[in-house]
Amino acid sequence: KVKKPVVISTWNHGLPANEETWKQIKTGKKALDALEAGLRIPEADPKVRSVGYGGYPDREGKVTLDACIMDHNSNCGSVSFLEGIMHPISVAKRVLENTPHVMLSGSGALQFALSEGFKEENLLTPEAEKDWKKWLEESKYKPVINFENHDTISMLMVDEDGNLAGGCTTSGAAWKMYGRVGDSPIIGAGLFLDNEVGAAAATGLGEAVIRTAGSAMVVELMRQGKSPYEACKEITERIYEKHKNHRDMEYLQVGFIALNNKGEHGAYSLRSGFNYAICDDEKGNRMEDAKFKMT
Ligand code: SD4
Repeated sequence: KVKKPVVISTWNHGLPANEETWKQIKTGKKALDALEAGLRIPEADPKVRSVGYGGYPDREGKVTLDACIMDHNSNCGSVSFLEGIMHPISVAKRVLENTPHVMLSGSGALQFALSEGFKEENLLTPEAEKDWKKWLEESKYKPVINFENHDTISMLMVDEDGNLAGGCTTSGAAWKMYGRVGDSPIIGAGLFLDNEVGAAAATGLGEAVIRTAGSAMVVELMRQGKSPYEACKEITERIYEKHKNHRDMEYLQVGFIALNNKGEHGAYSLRSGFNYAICDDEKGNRMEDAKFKMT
């Protein structure tokens, strides 16, 4: 029998995020508050180039952010194409809590964030700006596989009672077109959960995850009796089949993490190099390498 709670997050930056979430759970915070607190850590870290502050901009030099959050009652909140706010996960949570909607985008999301008291600030760090200017010299869009081992952060958790929560936050694909939205703010693509079954989240090339309704499908396979690992593997293989002759294949990487309401978890990625952070009472907070289809 697996001991709950369990928190899992994508990539190396999942470790400090898990640590914060764990601390909050242990001091009695509600699941969604704990999850938000954990995801705010990489968002505020300028060294993490794929999330929040310090994230790489689009090809016009603008840092645009995507995030979403979902609770055990299937309430969700999401922001996409948001500029100038360091903590999109917190804005997504306010969408869940304080609006009749699921998703706010662009200038509307910014207007809402400001009305909720968030501060507008410049998220483009000098380091990210320097790399963008360098990219401009050739201006070739070719996403880097396992980008510096951190990409999107997606976090899933199950509390002691077996209730699930999940969230994602990212600055999206570096050098994307202005206005591009990835999978991470889309419920069913970058994140999905059904409290009767489990939760799943994605990382990697968002376009491929959207085309295949990735996270929703992983949850559906768990409903049919697959383990989290088996479900992640089957959907990753489906994505491969759909993309093996696609122009995206050359730089395609996708990875999934999944957690069921019993606390069992798993992960799988198309290419090697994906890992995830797991935190539970039994073994503490640690990294595990995901199995993969190809190198
Ligand atoms: C996205 N899954 O926006 C996210 C993260 C990323 O290359 O940067 N992918 O597609």
